[in-house]
Amino acid sequence: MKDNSKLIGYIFEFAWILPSVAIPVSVITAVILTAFAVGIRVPDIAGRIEPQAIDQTAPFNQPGLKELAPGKYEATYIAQTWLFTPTQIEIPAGSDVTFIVTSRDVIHGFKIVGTPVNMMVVPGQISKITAHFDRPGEYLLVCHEYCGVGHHVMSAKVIVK
Ligand SMILES: [Cu+2]
Repeated sequence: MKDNSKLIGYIFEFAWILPSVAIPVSVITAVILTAFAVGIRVPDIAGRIEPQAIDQTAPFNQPGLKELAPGKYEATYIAQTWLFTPTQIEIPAGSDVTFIVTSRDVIHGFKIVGTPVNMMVVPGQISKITAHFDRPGEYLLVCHEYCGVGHHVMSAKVIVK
């Protein structure tokens, strides 16, 4: 009888080596694809601001919705414990909206449920993200960074008509 134990050993060894190489390679490939081919970006810092001077600094001295061109909007928000200003905006379906957000006090979150809009709002920084709204409806804007006892009531609405 031939002794196959050495061959079986190699097969088992290979069965472990293969996934330990394939898993990291596929994760790195997925990260590279999403960053460069699909264009998914983590929202970065769009600027800095003095938190005490928000009310005197444009565009935060006039928070709200501005129409830049037909179907192109800019929405300026101030996040503070425990509300967003403005509390509601209305846009027509098919619009592109750039959200420009800063915080007056502590770190907040800025997430519009059912859309890719998901940012952190850090005092002293300006966060910016653009999203396209095709589907009419009421979108809930929530804070998703715990910011104190009223965190769970910190929300606003984006209405797409
Ligand atoms: Cu919060």
